[in-house]
Amino acid sequence: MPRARWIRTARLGGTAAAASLLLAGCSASDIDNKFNFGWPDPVTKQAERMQTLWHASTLAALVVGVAVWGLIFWCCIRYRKTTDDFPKQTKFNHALEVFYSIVPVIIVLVLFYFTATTQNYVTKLSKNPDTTISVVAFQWNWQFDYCDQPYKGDEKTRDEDACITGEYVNTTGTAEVIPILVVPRGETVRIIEHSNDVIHSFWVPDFLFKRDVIPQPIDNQFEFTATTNGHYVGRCAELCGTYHSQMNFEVRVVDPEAYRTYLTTLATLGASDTAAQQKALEAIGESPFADTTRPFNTDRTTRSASTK
Ligand SMILES: [Cu+2]
Repeated sequence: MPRARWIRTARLGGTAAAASLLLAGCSASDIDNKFNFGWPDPVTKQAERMQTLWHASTLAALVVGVAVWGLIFWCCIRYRKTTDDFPKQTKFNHALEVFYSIVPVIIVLVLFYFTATTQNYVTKLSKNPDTTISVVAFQWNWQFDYCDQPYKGDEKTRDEDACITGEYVNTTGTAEVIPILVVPRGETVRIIEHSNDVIHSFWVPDFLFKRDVIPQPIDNQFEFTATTNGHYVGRCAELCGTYHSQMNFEVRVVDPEAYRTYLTTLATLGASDTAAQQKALEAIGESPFADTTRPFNTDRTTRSASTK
């Protein structure tokens, strides 16, 4: 190929690559962002395992992709038409056929193994979690019941005496106040889900995890161990009706001591309203209102033409 044509082709390729990045909404900082390939930084032990699987799978896919693209382009260039002679016809390369049959099977088996072991780790329930929180989803908000005692999966058999505060404490979100789920860092937290109406889904993007909240008699359960203090948005991820998109909450990962102070303060206040939630948060030096999401105006008659 003449030099001028090479330069033209290289320029075209560069422009196409830049355009792809721009059109995909990628910035230099995105690419630089620890090569997460679109995922947020994980903040639980379980999420870290899932991220490792994601990285390894994506890298494996890229290696295979580059090899396939390389072979395609190499063939296009190496075997392009240069004469009018009919090209040499080949068939039956048994070694190659065995190779490209066995290698994909090995790749699938390896991916399957690591996917299964990671899934087992993420969904594993321990015998004695450090704390248990019941998450109640309803149209269109959340309630969090705190107890340090795992219960047997039945609301009626829950041993309230075993709760750290001596009684059940809970917080419930309202249309005006975002509910906040407070959890201790470094401890195993068991979440037991309940729904009072339709199917919802508990989703915290920074946990890289979501789990459907299904009406009785199914109480889905899962566990996580948070690794990083912080505020993380939570959402309902299952279309559940008119205000589904506004069914948000916030997770606060705090020190274990602060978590226990939070529960004790809630119990002392003897109330489960949003004012008690705010006072208990202030008691542990946390801001009283959510800052990762905000309440929405549910009064549709007040909407202006511009917001419809
Ligand atoms: Cu929903």
